[in-house]
Amino acid sequence: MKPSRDRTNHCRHLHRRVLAGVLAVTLACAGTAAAENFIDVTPSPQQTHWQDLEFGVIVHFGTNTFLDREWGDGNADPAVFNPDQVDPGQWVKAAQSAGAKYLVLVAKHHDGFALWPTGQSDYSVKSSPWLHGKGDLVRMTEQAVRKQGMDFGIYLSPWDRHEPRYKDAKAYDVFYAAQMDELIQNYGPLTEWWLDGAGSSGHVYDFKKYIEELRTYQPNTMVFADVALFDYGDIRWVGQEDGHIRGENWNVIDRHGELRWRPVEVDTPLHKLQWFWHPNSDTTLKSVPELMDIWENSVGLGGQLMLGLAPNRHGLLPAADVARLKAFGEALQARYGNDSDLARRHLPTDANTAAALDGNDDTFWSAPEGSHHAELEVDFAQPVTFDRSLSKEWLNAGQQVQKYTVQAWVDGSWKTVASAEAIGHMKIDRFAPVTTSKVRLNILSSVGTAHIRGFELFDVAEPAKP
Ligand code: FUL
Repeated sequence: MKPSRDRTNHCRHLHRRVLAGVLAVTLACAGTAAAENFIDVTPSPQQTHWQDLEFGVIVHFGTNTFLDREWGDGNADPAVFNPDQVDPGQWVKAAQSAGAKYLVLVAKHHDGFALWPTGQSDYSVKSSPWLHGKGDLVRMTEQAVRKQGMDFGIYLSPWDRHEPRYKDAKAYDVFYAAQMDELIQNYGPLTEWWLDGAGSSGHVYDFKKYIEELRTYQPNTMVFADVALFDYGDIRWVGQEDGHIRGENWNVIDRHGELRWRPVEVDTPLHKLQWFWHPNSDTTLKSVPELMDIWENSVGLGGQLMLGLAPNRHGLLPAADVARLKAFGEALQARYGNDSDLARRHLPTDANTAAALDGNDDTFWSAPEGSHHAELEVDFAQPVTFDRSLSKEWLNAGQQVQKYTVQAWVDGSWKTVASAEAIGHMKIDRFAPVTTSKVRLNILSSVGTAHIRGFELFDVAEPAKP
C-alpha cells in the first residue's frame, strides 16, 4: 500500500536532517510506510471540530425560489429576485431550535445567480430590485449566523449554467477561483466549503488550484465533495439524499490506494425531494417521526446531518417549517436529551467509568492501555428498563472499536441485546425493552486501546416499525 502523503513528507524531512546516512531512519521510514493501515489514520483537529457539530443546515434561496424550479437553466432574469422580508436571523433561530450547530449558505447554485455582489459578473443580487441592488445576502447571513453563535459555511456551485466562460474550462477556472476568493477572504472563518459535483460530468476543473486557494485563506475549512470531486474531500457524501447511512460507518476510506479520514455527511432536505421553496411546500414537509428517523440514521450512526432549509419568496422560512423544526428539536431532546439518559442513574463508580457516563464529551473512559478487548460496566441500585443504547467513541487516536455487543444481566447471565462492528462518533442501537440492574458495553475487538466518550441508555418505548 502506498504511504500517505504526510508520512512520505515526514520521512523526506528526516532524510534531509540526517544526511550523514543514518540507515536506521531510512529503514524505519520504509518500515512505517509499508505498515500503514486503516488504524494509523487519525482525524485532523479540524475534522474533529466538524464531527462534533453533528448537525447543520444548508439554505437554498435564489431565482429558483421565484420560478418554482429546482435546477435553474441560467436564463432567469435577475429582476425576479425580489424578496420583501429577508431575515436570515429567522432562519438561524429556526435551525437552532432543531439543534443545528452550523449553517451553510448556497451562495450560488447551478443557475449561476450570486447572492453577493460579485465583482466577476453582473449576474447577482446587484442586478436585482432587492434592496435596489445594494443587498448582500452572504453578508447578512454570515452576520446572523455568527450573532447566534453558530458556525458558517458556503456552497459555491462549480456547475454554472449562466456564465458564458463555463464553456472554456481554463477561463472558467479563473472565474470560479476569483468568486471563491471573494467569499473566502471577506466573510470570516468558514467551517465547510461545499463542492457539488452535480451537472459537472465531462467538465474539467482545476480543483487543485481551487483547494490551494481555499487552504491559503481558510486553513480550517472542511471541503465537502461528492462523487466526481472525491480526491479533494475532507468529508464524504453518503451517496444519496434520503437521509440514511447504510451499513457500518467507518471513517477511514481508501480512495485510489490512499487512506484518509473522511467522515460522512448526510444531506437531505426538510421538504421531500425539494431543496428550494415551491408553492406546494405545505404538502412536502417531512413529519417529526420522519425527521427523527433521519437523525437516528445519520447522526445516530456517526454521520453528519445536513438538513436543507428553503426560505419562501418573502425570504422567510414558512411558519409551518419553523414550527416543524422546533417540534423536531423538542422531540430529539425528549428522546435523547441528558434528562432522558438512564445511565446517569448509575451507582457510584471509579473515575474512569464515570467519564463515559457523565454526559460530557470532553471526558472519556479508556480501556486498559494496549488492550484489544474490554468491558465498560454500569450498575444500578434499582432495575432500569431501556430499549436503546447510545455509544460514542473518542476518535482523536483513530477508530479503534471493530466489534462489540451491548449486554444486560438477566437471570444470572449476560444477555446480548445488540451486536455490531463500528461505534465511531456515535452509534445508537435499538432492541426489545430489557429490564436489568447491570449493563455493559462489551468491546470484543479493538485494534488499539478503546476510548468511549459516552455510553447512554434510553427508554424510547416506540412501537417497532413495520
Ligand atoms: C445537489 C444539487 O444538484 C441540488 O440542487 C442541491 O443543491 C443539493 C444539496 O446538491 O447535488
